[in-house]
Amino acid sequence: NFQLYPFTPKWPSNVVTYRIVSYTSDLPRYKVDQLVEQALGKWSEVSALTFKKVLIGDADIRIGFARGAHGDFYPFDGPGGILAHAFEPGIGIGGDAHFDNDEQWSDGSQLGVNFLFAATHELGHSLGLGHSSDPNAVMYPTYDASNSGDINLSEDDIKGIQALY
Ligand code: TQI
Ligand code: CA
Ligand code: ZN
Ligand code: ZN
Repeated sequence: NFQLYPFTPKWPSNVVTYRIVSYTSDLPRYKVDQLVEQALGKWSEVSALTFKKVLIGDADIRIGFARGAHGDFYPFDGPGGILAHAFEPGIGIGGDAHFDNDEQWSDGSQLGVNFLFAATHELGHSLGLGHSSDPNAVMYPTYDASNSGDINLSEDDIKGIQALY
C-alpha cells in the first residue's frame, strides 16, 4: 500500500505553484507543458489540491531536465539507470522534480521513457507520497516500459494523496 514520508511533509496550502525551468530536446516545449499539466491534473482531480503555473520567479515545485551533476547531491548517471527524481515538500529544493536529459523522453508516440507516467510518479513524490507496494500503483518503485497508453491513478495512489490533501 501507499506510504508517506516520515514526518509526512506536505504543502501547507492546497494551492501549490509550479514552474518549468528547463526542457528536453526530445519533445516540443508545448508537449512538456501539456504533459506536466496532465500529470498534475491527475492528482488535483482526486484531492483538494489546485496548481498554479508561474513563468518567472520562485515556485513550490520547480520542474526541469538536466544531465549529470546538476546542483544537488544526486547527479544523474547517463542513459538508463536513474531516470528522474523528486524531493518531498519543503523549502528550497523541496518539491523539485528533475528528469535525466540523457534519457530518451517520449509522449507515448515514440520509443522512450513515458514522460506523462514519469511526471505523474515524480510529482507524487513532490506532493509527499512515498512508494507503494501495489504493482498497479503509479507510485510503485519501478518504471516498467508497459507504462504507456492510458495512465490512471490506482485506488491506492488516490488513498495516498487523500491522506494528505
Ligand atoms: N528514480 C527514483 C524514483 O523516483 C528515485 C528515488 C526516490 C529512489 N526514492 C527512492 C531510489 C528510494 C531508491 C530508493 O523512485 S528512478 C521513475 C519514473 C524511477 C523513476 O529513476 O529510479 C519510476 C523509478 F521516472 F518513471 F517516474 C520509478 Cl516510475
Ligand atoms: Ca539515467
Ligand atoms: Zn536532481
Ligand atoms: Zn519513486
